[in-house]
Amino acid sequence: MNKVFPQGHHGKAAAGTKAVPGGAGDVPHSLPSFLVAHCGDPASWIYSDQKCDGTNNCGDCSDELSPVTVCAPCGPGWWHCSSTVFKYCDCIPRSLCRDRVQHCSDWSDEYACPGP
Ligand SMILES: [Ca+2]
Repeated sequence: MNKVFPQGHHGKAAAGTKAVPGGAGDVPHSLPSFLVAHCGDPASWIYSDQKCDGTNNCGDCSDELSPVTVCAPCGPGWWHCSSTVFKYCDCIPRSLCRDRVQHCSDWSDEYACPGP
């Protein structure tokens, strides 16, 4: 089950994601189309359940952010900010709040977020 590794603007591999390097644009035709979602880069794809799961699967956050993907606001376990962490996009887990490490570009995870 090889997946195209999304080539995001960051230009580096995101370790620990489910994506692995593969050929460009080879969405597996063996999969039903409803199981597959495209990233902002049409050459990259993810599984549909990776959309709006808070994790940057596409590499450019197009699976989490408009205009490519429309997601509901961050859920109760998440804090909304512009994340500085490659793994996350618009929401970070509240468990990262108040841990003395910056995860939001505006530091709101350390100063505004009430905590986990
Ligand atoms: Ca995702």
